[in-house]
Amino acid sequence: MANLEALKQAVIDGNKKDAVALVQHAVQEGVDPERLFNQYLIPAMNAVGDKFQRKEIFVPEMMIAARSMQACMDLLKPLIRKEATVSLGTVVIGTVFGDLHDIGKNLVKLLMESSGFTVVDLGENVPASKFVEEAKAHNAAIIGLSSLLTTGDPHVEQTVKTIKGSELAGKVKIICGGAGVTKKFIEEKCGADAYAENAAEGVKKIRKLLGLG
Ligand code: B12
Repeated sequence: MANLEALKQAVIDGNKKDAVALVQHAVQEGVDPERLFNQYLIPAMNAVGDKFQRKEIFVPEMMIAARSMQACMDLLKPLIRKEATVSLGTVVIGTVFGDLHDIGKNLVKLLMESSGFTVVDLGENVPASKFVEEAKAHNAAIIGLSSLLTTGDPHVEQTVKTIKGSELAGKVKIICGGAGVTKKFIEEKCGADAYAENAAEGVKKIRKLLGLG
C-alpha cells in the first residue's frame, strides 16, 4: 500500500528523495495523480506555510520544501496532461509583478492544459504591460493572474487596470487566484472578471467566462 501520509510529511520536511520515491511508488500502485496533488501535495505546502507563519521554519526550509513539491509535480505532470485535439482557447498566465511564487500557477497551467486550453506561461514577476503584449500576440481569450503576497494587491489592481485600459478591453477576461487575494477583493474592488480558490475552480470559471457551459 502506498504510504501517502509519509509523502505529505516528506514534502513538509523537504526530503526530496523520499518524496519523489513515494510518488513513484504511489503511481505504480495506481493512485490517481490528481488525487496525489489535491489531497497530499497541496495540503503539504499549506502545512509548510502554517509552520512559516508560526516561525517554526524560515525561508530556507520553505524553499527546500518547495523544491520537493516541484520535483513531485514534474514527475506527475506527464501523467496528468491529456493532449487535447482542439484548443478551447488561449490563456495567458503569470504571477504578478514583485511576486516570485510559481507553484500554484504551474499547477493551474497544468490543469488548464489537461482540460483543453492552450496556455502561454509568462513565469513570475510579470509587469502589467507584458500581460497586455503577450495576450495580444497570442490572441488570448483569458488572462490569469496569480498573487501569493498580500503586498501584491496593488500590482494585481494595477495589472487589471492596465489590461482593461488597453485595446484588449472587452476582448479578454481576467481571472485571478492565489493566497494573496480574496474573492471580495478580486470581484468587487479590483474589477477582474473572476476569482478562483483553486486550479479546479479556475478551469470551471474559465469555461463559464467563455460560455462553454
Ligand atoms: C513555497 C512558498 C515560498 C517559496 C516559493 C517557491 C516557488 N517556486 O513558488 C519561496 C521560499 C521562494 C517563498 C518566498 C517568499 N514567501 Co512564500 N510561501 C510559500 C508557501 C509555503 C506555499 C505556496 C505554495 O506553493 N502553495 C501551494 C500552491 C499549490 O498553492 P497556491 O499557490 O495557493 O495555488 C493554488 C490556489 O491559490 C490557486 N491559484 C494560484 N494562482 C492562481 C492563478 C489563477 C489564474 C487561478 C485561477 C488560481 C490560482 O490554484 C492553486 C492550485 O489549486 C506559502 C504558504 C501558503 N500556504 O500559501 C508561503 C507564503 C505565500 N510566502 C510568504 C512570504 C512572506 C514569502 C516571502 C516574502 C518570505 C521572505 N521573507 O522572503 C518570500 C517572497 C518572495 C517574493 N518576492 O515572491 C507568505 C505571504 C504572506 C502575505 N500575507 O503576503 C506566505 C503566505 C507564508 C506565510 N504564511 O506567511 N515562498
